[in-house]
Amino acid sequence: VLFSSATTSTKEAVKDPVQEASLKEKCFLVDEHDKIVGQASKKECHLVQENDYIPLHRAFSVFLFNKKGDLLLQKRSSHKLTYPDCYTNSCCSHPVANYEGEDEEEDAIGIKRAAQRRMNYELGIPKEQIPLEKLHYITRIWYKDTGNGKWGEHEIDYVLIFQDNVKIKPNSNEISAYSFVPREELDSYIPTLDGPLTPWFSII
Ligand code: DMA
Ligand code: MN
Repeated sequence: VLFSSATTSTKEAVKDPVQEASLKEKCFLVDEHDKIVGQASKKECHLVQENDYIPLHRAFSVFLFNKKGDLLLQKRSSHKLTYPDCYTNSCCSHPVANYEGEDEEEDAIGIKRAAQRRMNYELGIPKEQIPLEKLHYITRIWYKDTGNGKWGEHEIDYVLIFQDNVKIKPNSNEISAYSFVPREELDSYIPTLDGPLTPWFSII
């Protein structure tokens, strides 16, 4: 036991300090009806527990299109604890209790606030270019994925659509590559990528 915990902490010590610090954020735990039933740290929400248990929590996935209709894809950086180096949709994250109003449910406004915050942080888009009215809530999906067996996901994931021409300035702690992909090229482009897709992007 001592040996394995020492190994784990050595491994975690080399992990990125910014990603490590974000594990303290408080995600919203939900039941199968998406009703908030509590809060738990981002770490607790993503560590795969005994019998593959992962607490169900609330999340969002933004699909950003430019005016031509090309979809922004990103490659998750190698610093990410969950799904590093995987290709995925434009921006994903969680509403958290650390910021005011991200639990507000009417018109999915809390989710939209969180999306605006993370599109600014990950993609470098000024918040005023992402008015909440331009974030369109489409549907929710419930999925579970045990990831690499240590870090996984179990979420009710709100799908949001945003369309405008915006300048991207990716945060390299989050994103290692990005591209705008025309609809007619998407299906042939995906198999050429040098890494896996995230499970939620595949499902959506
Ligand atoms: C979490 O994304 C949300 C989904 C839909 C998987 P993430 O791992 O990029 O979140 P965070 O930005 O909180 O690390
Ligand atoms: Mn999650």
